[in-house]
Amino acid sequence: MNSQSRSLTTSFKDKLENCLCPPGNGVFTVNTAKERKEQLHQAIFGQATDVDTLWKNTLNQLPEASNAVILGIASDCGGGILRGANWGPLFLRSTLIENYSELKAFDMGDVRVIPHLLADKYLNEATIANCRKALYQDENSNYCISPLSITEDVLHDFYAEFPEKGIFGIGGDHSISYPLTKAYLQAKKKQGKRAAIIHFDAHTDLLVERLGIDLCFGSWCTHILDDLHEHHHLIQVGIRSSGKPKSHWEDTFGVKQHWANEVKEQGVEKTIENIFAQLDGENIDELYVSFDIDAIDDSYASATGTPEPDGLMPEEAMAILKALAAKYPITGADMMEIAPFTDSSGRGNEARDKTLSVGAEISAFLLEEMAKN
Ligand SMILES: [Mn+2]
Repeated sequence: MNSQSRSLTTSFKDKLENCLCPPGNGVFTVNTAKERKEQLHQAIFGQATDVDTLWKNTLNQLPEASNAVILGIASDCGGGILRGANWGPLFLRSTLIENYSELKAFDMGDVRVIPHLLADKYLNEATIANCRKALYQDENSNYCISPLSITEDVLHDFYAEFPEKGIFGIGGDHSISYPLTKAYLQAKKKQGKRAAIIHFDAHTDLLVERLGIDLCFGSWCTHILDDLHEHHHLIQVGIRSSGKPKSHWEDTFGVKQHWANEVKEQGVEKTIENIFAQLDGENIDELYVSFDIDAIDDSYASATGTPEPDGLMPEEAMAILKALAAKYPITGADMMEIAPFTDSSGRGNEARDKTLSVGAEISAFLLEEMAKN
């Protein structure tokens, strides 16, 4: 590597400074959760003042930093049953820092989120100009303004600049995995690599659209299929809440599924064997893991928009991840749908903390694996 490539290009640095903000600040507030934000900033920067400047300075370390790079996307505009996953990035980071202080990951910050927007393609010109004025003080700016669009645009540049690095996205609702995986898959194709996606979820997320909207938490998977080398390189684990049987999804979309009841009936070892059988002979170089926390049984993961019973136990999910990581490099991942204020179990803070600690355990493992690359 020559010395030139060790600093960020000016245009990329400008984009990061404009389109992102310090870790934990993705939910735009004046006073709400101020203490929580300050706590996180204290832990990351050693102080809670001048955070904007400190964060911008840390961005200069990105080229030399860990290959596991955290990006928070505090948007739940693509959700729609019970919202609140916009608080995932702030809360999950705090739990990660508390429980896994030795973690070697670089935190790039949060996407700046206008909570009423999803993707720029849904907007008219006047709205785009007005929001550009609000975010960038320039209505003629070229930067995107909606969370999904900003994420895709920033990551496109990120992978062009740092093909060896991987993004760990913290959501947010699951629509965010659309730009995360899209940018990732397109980058891998350019690098001549074949990547598969292992998607943990109670739901298939394979709608074509929902109420006329094609990019949302229930439909993001459908729209990344063509960026895979083969549709069966999307392997879904933990499915149990579906209006249609497994055969419908596999036959219609060409994906592979391992429903939660199959994992229970056959055991984790057999499930792992079956997943390996699906990956063998496909010349897969790398894996991306997209994790919807509702893949986990609601006794452990109730602080989420659509908690579901009869799901994977945390140790079952961990066993599958460990087996995969032992055989394939994990070069991209995300943790989605943790909604700290949205616990419907009636167990309050205890349930929230349990969800966060399971989410942090899985996230820490994935980040550690990504840092090895
Ligand atoms: Mn999902």
